[in-house]
Amino acid sequence: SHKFWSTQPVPKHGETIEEEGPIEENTPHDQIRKEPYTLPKEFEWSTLELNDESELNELYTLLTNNYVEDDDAMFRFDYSGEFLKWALQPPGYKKTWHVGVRVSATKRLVAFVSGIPADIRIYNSRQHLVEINFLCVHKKLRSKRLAPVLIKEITRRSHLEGIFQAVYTAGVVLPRPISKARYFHRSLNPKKLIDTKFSSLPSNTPMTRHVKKYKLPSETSTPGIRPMLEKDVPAVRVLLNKYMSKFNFVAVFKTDEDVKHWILTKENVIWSYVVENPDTKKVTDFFSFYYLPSSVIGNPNHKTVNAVYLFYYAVQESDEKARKSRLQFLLKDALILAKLKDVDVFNCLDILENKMFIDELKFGPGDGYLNYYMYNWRCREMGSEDVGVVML
Ligand code: YNC
Ligand code: MG
Repeated sequence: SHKFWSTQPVPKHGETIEEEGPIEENTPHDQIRKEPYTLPKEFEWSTLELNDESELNELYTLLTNNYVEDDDAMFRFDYSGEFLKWALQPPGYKKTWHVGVRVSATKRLVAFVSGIPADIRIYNSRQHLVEINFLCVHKKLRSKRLAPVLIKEITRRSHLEGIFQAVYTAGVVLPRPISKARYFHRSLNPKKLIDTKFSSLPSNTPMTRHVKKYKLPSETSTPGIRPMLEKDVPAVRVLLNKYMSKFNFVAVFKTDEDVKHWILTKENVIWSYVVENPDTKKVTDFFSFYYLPSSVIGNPNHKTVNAVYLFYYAVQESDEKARKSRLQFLLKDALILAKLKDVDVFNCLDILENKMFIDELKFGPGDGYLNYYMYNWRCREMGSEDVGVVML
């Protein structure tokens, strides 16, 4: 099977990996195809200008109606326009990597794929590459082999910029995952989550007991915790890169500009907090979470589930046992802060050191998994606890 993926530079299922490195050599610049790939005749390529409010809104509408759903088609991600600008316009972004497909006759946007520049470390190899996300084909145009054309086109546009490796995540299993992570969910508004069938009431449990189980204090408890400010950027960058050295597959934050873009609070997109030691005034920890609601499909009472997802964090504590208890305190405060913003559910994957607090803070496993991939890079698989890349 895999008519498309079997032609691509990715390891095959079952292949044993001896040596780490690229699968195919870089194409010399003069041998890279100059023309865009051919689309079926009723469609045309259209690079999106996300600074244009109306084009941003076209992308928002395409994704809001056609992007990722859960297996039972009850919820669909509802990334806001502001979120999409944040996700797609980091420092050094390339407009040519915001690839749209329109119906030629009507100019209606019907498909999209994006790339952004990123720096990662996989095992001991540091790479500047492209992160692929938001691949979407309109529901009416599914199973027509448009996705492979989009993937080949974003690959061509990456090659033109001298980039020959990519990182991406997907719920589906393709050749061939580096790692597989599981989603965990912590109820903040248990009643609404049950009303929307996001979760179900455990058998023999009255609603009152269920609600009580997830009740949280109304104030945070970590001394010195406060919203992250611009002045914290250099300290957070050092703290984060240092913490990331524990893992085998991580994002590298090269400049303060990267941290400023990716970590500083943008209301209703991402929130970040630091802990400043009250005596030394040094920042010892930070955490962040991003806001990604899901539309509830066909529910008369509820339109959206307000969800946040744990993003990057770091703790200075080097002793493992002390770090575990520190993380439990910090993430409990994260839950409280999210609850104060009227968030219904706090989500995370079992990557980073998240297993240190998942059970204790009453996160429960979900149905969803997330597979991590690299394009044109062969390497050993790893457990989710070795992964430190959080994708949006
Ligand atoms: C997927 N998610 O296996 P084979 S994640 C990659 N990622 O190929 P058709 C996918 N490939 O098996 P449809 C994929 N889903 O025959 C399917 N495929 O070799 C493969 N969903 O194409 C599939 N967004 O056009 C098969 O399928 C081939 O019409 C079939 O379109 C697929 O953003 C899709 O889940 C996903 O909008 C666009 O179902 C559509 O079904 C859809 O007939 C809802 O395609 C939204 C959704 C995906 C979210 C994501 C990461 C994408 C990574 C793409 C790969 C990047 C490679 C690196 C490129 C740069 C390289 C450099 C340098
Ligand atoms: Mg298709």
